[in-house]
Amino acid sequence: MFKLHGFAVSNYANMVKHCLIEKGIEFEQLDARPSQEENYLAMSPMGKVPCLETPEGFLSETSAILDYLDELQPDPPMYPSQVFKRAKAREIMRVTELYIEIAARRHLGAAFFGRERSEEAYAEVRPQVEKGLRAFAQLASFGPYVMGSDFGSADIFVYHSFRLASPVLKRTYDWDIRAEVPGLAAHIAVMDERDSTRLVVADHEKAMAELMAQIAAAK
Ligand SMILES: N[C@@H](CCC(=O)N[C@@H](CS)C(=O)NCC(=O)O)C(=O)O
Repeated sequence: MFKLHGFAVSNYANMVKHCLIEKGIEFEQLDARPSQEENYLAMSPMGKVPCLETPEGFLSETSAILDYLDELQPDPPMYPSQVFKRAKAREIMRVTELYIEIAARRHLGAAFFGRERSEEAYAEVRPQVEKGLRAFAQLASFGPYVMGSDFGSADIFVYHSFRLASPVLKRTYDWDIRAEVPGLAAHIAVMDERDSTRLVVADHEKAMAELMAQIAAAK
């Protein structure tokens, strides 16, 4: 039995969970938070969430986990069968991660968790995300899925990346990045309707509400 170490606030943990559900792979969810404790680093060497406990050992880094799950259980496939198209799916996942999600994440603490805003980040992030969105729009097909007519890991990755980046950037700059990419809002609406998405999002919203209540109570 696979064990997913993480928590439902984490958009990366939610990507892995979404993939496990889509593939119909049984798993157990174990609560884990990012940690630099030795015992957690033994499972997830950067101390990040998520990590997946497999019968052969621990795996971290979401895209590596998504690739592993697809190779382990190819049905239903999560990547295009053609090699070049498969690489294009990974390309858009990387662009989304590096130039949209990670850039926006610099404002996460200030946008949601009451931390002070970094003026340096305020000046730097928006132009970075603008470039990321331009690249993303160039690569996406929305037919209705990110890579065309077939659902896959790219859709999962993009969905949960924008679920973090969009509200963070809306709160920070009053900027709706979903409106910047033609076709993206309709794609997200298609994703919202999937049973797997509903399950993951319901847990995410509950966990987020609990966390926000804890933060408010601690003030
Ligand atoms: N590159 C990692 C990123 C995972 C990540 O950033 N997870 C967050 C929680 S959503 C985390 O563990 N943050 C704590 C940290 O960065 O030290 C992956 O693909 O899994």
